[in-house]
Amino acid sequence: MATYVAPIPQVSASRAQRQASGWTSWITTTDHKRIGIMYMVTTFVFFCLGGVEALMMRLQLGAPNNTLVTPAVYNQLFTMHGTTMVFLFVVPMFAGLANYFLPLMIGARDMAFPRLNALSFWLLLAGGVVFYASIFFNPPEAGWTSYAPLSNANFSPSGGQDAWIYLIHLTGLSSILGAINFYATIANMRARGMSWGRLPLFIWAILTYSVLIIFAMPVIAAAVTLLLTDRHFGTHFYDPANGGSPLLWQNLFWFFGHPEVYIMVLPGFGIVSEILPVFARKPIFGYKAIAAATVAIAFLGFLTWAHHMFTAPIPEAILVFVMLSSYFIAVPTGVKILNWIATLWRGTIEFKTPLLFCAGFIALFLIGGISGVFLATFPVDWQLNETYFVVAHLHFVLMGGSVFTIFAAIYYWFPKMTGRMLSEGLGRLSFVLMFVGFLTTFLIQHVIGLDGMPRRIYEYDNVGNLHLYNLISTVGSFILGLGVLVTIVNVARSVKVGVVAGPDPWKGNTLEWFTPSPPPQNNFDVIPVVRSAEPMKDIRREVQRRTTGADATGTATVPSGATQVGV
Ligand code: HEM
Ligand SMILES: [Cu+2]
Repeated sequence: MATYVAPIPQVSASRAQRQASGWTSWITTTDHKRIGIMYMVTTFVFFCLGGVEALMMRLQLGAPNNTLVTPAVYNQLFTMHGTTMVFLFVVPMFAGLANYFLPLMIGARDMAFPRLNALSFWLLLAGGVVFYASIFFNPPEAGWTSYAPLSNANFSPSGGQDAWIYLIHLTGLSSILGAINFYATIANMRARGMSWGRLPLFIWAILTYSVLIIFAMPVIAAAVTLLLTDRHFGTHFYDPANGGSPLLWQNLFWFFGHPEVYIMVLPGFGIVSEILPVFARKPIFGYKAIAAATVAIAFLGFLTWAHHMFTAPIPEAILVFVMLSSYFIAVPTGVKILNWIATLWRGTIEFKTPLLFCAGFIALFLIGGISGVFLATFPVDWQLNETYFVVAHLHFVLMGGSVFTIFAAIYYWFPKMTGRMLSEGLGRLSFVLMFVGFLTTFLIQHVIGLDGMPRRIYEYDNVGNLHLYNLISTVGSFILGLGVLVTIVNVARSVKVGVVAGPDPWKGNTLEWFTPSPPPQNNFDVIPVVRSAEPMKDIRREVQRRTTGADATGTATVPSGATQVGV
């Protein structure tokens, strides 16, 4: 039993420094860590572009009958913004995090298919470049959902709509190849002793994310291919005048689109399930329930797509089924929220920035989930569909569910990736600005929606309190933007001058903390044998036992000179 502990590798730090440098070594790399970093940097740039588009829209909406942008430009802004956030930020950002941390957390030296992995990144970048090239001719205007007939050749003659289609093809292929790679890596390359029941919950989430991508992405790829042939080769798949059906697009889009929501939030759930136990200094409450709930959410997610189509001509019996199955998803989601709260309950809580972002996430996602139950009730949706209530809901879910967990991950894992800590002070400031800014921007939009303001509209008359409410929302969005900026400053600063982190600054539970920060090219000189779902706790306990001769609680630091300790 005492033989499983491996020495903390000493040589690796110097080997890390010997890694090839220079830009050619980056573009030719197949190292999952470098690919992960390229993913994260690229997607963060897209996040900033999407954010600028959002702020331009909020500026336009800050005053009634404003003329800052034209109606066409407003259409382009929300189309670019929604598309960018979904396809070029959230989904690939999780792929980037998984790229960097999946092999480390399961004790592997790289992904199963390193070259395919590099290809996934370059396809993503190509998709983003093709899409953004459209700003030089005419960006798409049909929204991120590209509904028929808005997206057909009559309404959207510009090449921008085609750029949107190519973006879906390229990023979709990137995601599918990435997902196959994640799946193969998890299935085959786990450290000795890491049974399915000891898989870190982030890895369970990435496994589920991958399966969702493999089932959902090909459907949207097919749907946009039909759109392409409709636009250019005279087919009529979505054209009712010639026997086609706009409903076909809606069904295909949302068969992908609803699972896509889980593709965008489940990895975040996984991140939270990793971070909470570390900062509450307690094991996760209900490991099996969380893993099972992850899989259940993914499965149920394929039954509910028509809740995005409640106003379409669909038989009421089906609407009832969709409504009930949508409610049902609240059960596994509630299980997770209860488990997270139970994990924090009576923990020795350290209020560090990663935990703050996780707590913010729980609060925001809960609100988004509750407004989701409202919208899943189809008579309510008939009233609220296409109003700002939906805009509020989707941002609580996506921004609360994805962005806050991504920021938690940045603060938690930055020390591992760079060897330096982010500033806590700036981290807290960033969190407070983002949280307050978020609530100021989006809480009021529920009211704006109930007052009847439609979404995707570039202007409004000053009736009731619409001006005031919209102004509040606009001010909030700039506070939020400022919060993001503070994190950018924090990252830029800490890369150079941050406090040196050491291998395991948080006393983490999972194997990425076993190796130096940043990890050497081969990740581990020796891969430890895993004995529980919290291998680092076992290793610390073992080190302590050998150093002091006493069995401790597992909270000791693994000295980086563990080799000399004779472990
Ligand atoms: C900086 C924070 C953000 C602000 C201020 C913001 C603002 C907006 C605005 C003003 C709209 C257009 C509403 C309309 O006219 O109907 C919009 C739409 C949208 N946003 Fe955001 N947003 C933010 C972040 C995000 C994030 C992080 C995501 C996704 C992860 C996201 C996803 C979307 C989607 C999918 C739409 C719908 C686009 C469409 O109607 O086609 N947004 N957002
Ligand atoms: Cu949905």
